[in-house]
Formats: sequence, C-alpha cells, structure tokens
Amino acid sequence: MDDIIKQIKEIKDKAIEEIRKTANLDNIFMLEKKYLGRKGEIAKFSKMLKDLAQDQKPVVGKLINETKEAIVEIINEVKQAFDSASTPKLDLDLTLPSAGQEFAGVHPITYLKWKVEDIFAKLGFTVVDGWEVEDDWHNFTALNIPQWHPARDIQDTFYIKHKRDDDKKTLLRTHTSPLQIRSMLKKGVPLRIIAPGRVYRNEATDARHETTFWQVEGLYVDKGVSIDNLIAVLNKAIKMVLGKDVKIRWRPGYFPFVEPGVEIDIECLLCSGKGCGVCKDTGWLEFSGAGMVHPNVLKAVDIDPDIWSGYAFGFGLTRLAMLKWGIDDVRLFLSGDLRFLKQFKK
Ligand code: FA5
Repeated sequence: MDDIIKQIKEIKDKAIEEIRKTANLDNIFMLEKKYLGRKGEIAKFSKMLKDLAQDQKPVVGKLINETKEAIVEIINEVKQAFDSASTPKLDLDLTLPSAGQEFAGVHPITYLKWKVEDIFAKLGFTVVDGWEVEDDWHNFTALNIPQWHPARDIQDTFYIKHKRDDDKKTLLRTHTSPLQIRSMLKKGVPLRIIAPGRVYRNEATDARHETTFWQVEGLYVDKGVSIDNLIAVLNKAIKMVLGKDVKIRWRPGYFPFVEPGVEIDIECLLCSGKGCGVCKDTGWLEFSGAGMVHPNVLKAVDIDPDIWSGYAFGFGLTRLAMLKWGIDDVRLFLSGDLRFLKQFKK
C-alpha cells in the first residue's frame, strides 16, 4: 500500500507542477485529460483499488479523491488566470443607448422591376433572364441586323477585346432584344415572355441618356397575333405601373427586327406635357420601341412566319422610373448618392 500512496503523491506533485508551468490554454485542456480523463493517470489508481485489502481501500480511495480535487482546483485557478488576461479592459459604458442600426433599402429600379414583373405575370407573361455579355449574333445578326447594316451605328456598344470579327464576337448587350432569340430557341412557340435587364451603350450621357440603363423586353408569338394585341397590352401595363391614366403616343418607328415598327412616347410627367429640359421641350418622353416580329427574325430561329406571328417591345425601365417618381436626371440612379437613394426606402 505504501508504494501506491507514494506513487499517487508523486503524480499529484508532477501534475501540479506541469499545470502551473503551462503557457497556454490549450495545454491546460490537454493536461486535464492526461490526469483526470477516463483513461488518465488518476483513473489508473482507481482501477487498482479493487485489488487492495479491505482496510486499505478507504485510505487509498480518500487519497485519490483528495488528489483529484487538488488537481481540479489548480486547473480552475490557471484557467481563470488565462481568461482575465485575455479579456481586454475596454473603456465602455454598456448602459449608453444604442446609436441605432441602418438597414439598406431596395434600389428604385429593382423595386420597379419587381412591380413590372408582377403586372406582366398577371397578363400571362413568363419572366426570363439573360446574360449581359452577349455575342454579336444574338445581339444583332439574328435580329435582322447583319454586319454591314447601318442600324448597328445607332447602338454603339462596348466590345470585349479579342481578335475575332464575326458573329461570335462578344460585347455588352445594347438592348434586351437578344432574349427574343434566346427564348424562341430555348422554349419554342407559342411563347409569351418578358425579359427585364441591364443594357449598355457607348454614348454621351445627359439627363435622359446613360451608358448603363435598364430595359424590359416583351415577346408574344402565337397564331394570329395582331398589333391590336400589342397596343392593348402595353396601354394597360403602363397605366398599371404608373398607377394613373397617362397620355401615350404611338408613332411609326424603324427597328430592323419588327415590321411594322412603332415608337411609343409617354407624356412628360415632369412638366405635365408643357415642355421642360428633360423632354427637350417636346412634352413627350420616348419610352419604348415595338412592332410585329419581322419574318427574318422568325426564320433565323427556324420558326415558319407563314404559320406564326408575334409582337415585340422593348421599353426603358429607367425612363419609366423617371416618369413614375418625377426624376429629372437619369444619372442619379447610378450615382450612389444616399440622399437620392434614401428617398425610396420603405
Ligand atoms: C431598342 O433598344 C429596341 N431593342 C427596342 C425594341 C424591342 C423595338 C422590340 C422593337 C421591338 P431603343 O434604342 O429605342 O430600342 O431603346 C428602347 C428604350 O430604351 C427607349 O425608348 C428608351 O426608353 C430607353 N433608352 C434608350 N437609350 C437609353 C439611354 N441611353 N439611357 C436611358 N434609357 C434609354
């Protein structure tokens, strides 16, 4: 028995010395396991108890318990010392009222996009999404604007630098119209979609023109679609988005991918049609291009124009936002100016 007692005392001294000397908290956890763990040093002595004589068991058992308690105590002491050393002393008054938390708001264009999507969904349109980096074929050629066509000059764009100069040349899309092509190729006909998205043009900016702006493309292809359907749907949708009756002007317009083509203007709500800097004193803001899908566009995606017909439109979501909220400069949308953006926070 004397031998066990000696061994227990030696282990106790060794444990206490090791724990005191340790320099980091991880080691403390390791030593705790080493001495007090299920298979640790102290547990070994507990297992020996059963082989001792009856009168020796309480003496050795008591010593084991005292040793455990002494080791637990020193471990706790050292842990506490580490804790208080790692807690920085801050000059902080926790009773002060909070400075308040600011939450971000939804950008007005995003809000309007959601509204437009809801309205067109109610009118039976599916919302589709596309890429902002397009290839020349989807952005121009398939839309009846071949390489040599002068209409390419109207939508000057940002080309992605590379050596090729053919249909696979990539560029930042100049309009959402490539989604007409992509949707017909992917989904076939009949088809009724809208495609909202960001587009890019290399042009001088002014109160109505940005280099980066948003459009919403619409396409409806079926049997027997007429221009009356187009006029009815757009008149209805515009009024629903703006939440009031507005004057809408339809006039002939040229886009190579529609025939006949129209341009749609909305009375300038900033000056109630009287004429101002934003509408260039005309009283109208150009809002959308539209028309009946050109047979060449249908042929480009292997759809028979003798069976199917359709209308398409592409309106400026950014222009619509200007009209809805009376914003007199398109450049405010991307300015990142919080004084502007905060006005739209719900
Ligand atoms: C087009 O982009 C055609 N893809 C529209 C279309 C689609 C016609 C389907 C026929 C069938 P346009 O370049 O006119 O057309 O642009 C359409 C609308 O985008 C304009 O009426 C205007 O509201 C808006 N827009 C055009 N350029 C800018 C710009 N730089 N900044 C802000 N909005 C613009």
